Amino acid sequence: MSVTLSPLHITCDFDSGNIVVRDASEPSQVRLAIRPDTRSDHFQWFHFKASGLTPGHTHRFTLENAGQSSYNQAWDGYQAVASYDQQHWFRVPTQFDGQALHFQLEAGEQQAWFAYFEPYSRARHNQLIERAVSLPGVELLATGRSVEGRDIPLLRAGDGAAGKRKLWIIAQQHPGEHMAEWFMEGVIDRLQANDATVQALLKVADLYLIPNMNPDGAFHGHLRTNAQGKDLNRAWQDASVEHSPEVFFAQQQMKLQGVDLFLDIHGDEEIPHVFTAGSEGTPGYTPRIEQLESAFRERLCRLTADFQQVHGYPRDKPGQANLTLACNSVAQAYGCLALTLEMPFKDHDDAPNAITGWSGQRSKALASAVLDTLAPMVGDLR
Ligand code: GEM
Ligand code: ZN
Repeated sequence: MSVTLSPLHITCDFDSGNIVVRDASEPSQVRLAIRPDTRSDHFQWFHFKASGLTPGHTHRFTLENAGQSSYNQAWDGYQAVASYDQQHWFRVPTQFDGQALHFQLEAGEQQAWFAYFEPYSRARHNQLIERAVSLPGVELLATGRSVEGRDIPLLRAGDGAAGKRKLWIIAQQHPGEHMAEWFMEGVIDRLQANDATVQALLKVADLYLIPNMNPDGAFHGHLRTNAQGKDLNRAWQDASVEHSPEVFFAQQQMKLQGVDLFLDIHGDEEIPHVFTAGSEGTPGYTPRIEQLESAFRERLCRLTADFQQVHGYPRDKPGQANLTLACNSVAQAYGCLALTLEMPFKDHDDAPNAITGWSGQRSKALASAVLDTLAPMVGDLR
């Protein structure tokens, strides 16, 4: 029996949408491509909606330029995510043939969303900020402005009293790394829970939080850059109001407030594990910082199966750090513990989840474990 399938309609005309339709005339086999970041060659993030799906039928989607993407080694072992309601996201069967990425969905509904990772929307960001500032002890300390004029809220949890440790967490400098803002939602949820650990932490420390460093890039469905085509995690030596106002703002506020700990939250395309990278290549790296770094890692490892210390980036040689990176730049400027925290786009293979892979929920749970890790260390951070 042959069925005539209705034509598919593919759209990405929404927050963090990114896709180019090459040929959608054959509903069983849709040919697509990923659009590069504005003023940049980077691309990897994709996010689109397909409507006109035939329930029970398997629709196949091909990203024909995946082989030329920024991290084209990252597609092996990768599975795309899909959702029928933009709430529940699940992995779909995916193959990379060296050139193109193919994934398929046996449709359960007439429309579905597909993405590189569970998206964190700007609408959810706005609700998150609103909820955060309604919590006792949390305030909107300052608001930066992106290249295109989007708000960049800086929240402070705690009263800013003299002598307190200043713990900074910033996220999503790389706009395609949506797990980073999921992580920040986990921080805020935990502040809202206001349990004994949070209370003890906030007695001696204030948290300075920038949940989204790159709202323009996120909105436009970029992988790595802001609206000027600038990779913000390469802008920490020469930040300017014109090209990287997002970093300029963060640096200005750090100078005003001081920094005793810096966490920069990211996602890694290739490595299927959660891990941290430190500032060991900076001239100011000391045995004290090294000790704090191991203490952080070991504690976090003990607290959750969603962290490990075996896999990660090769360590920088002494003096070889790239100081344009946030982690290195802040470590050097403030002599503090500074870490880049990386979560996978794929899964944390030490504790895999076949249905979701790494997810927004797991990013949030990790954030909670990070706060539990920091609480007993805070006294040592200055
Ligand atoms: C990174 S972060 C790189 C940190 N590396 C070291 N060695 N300290 C980047 O900015 O490229 C990865 C990412 O984007 O998540
Ligand atoms: Zn990143």
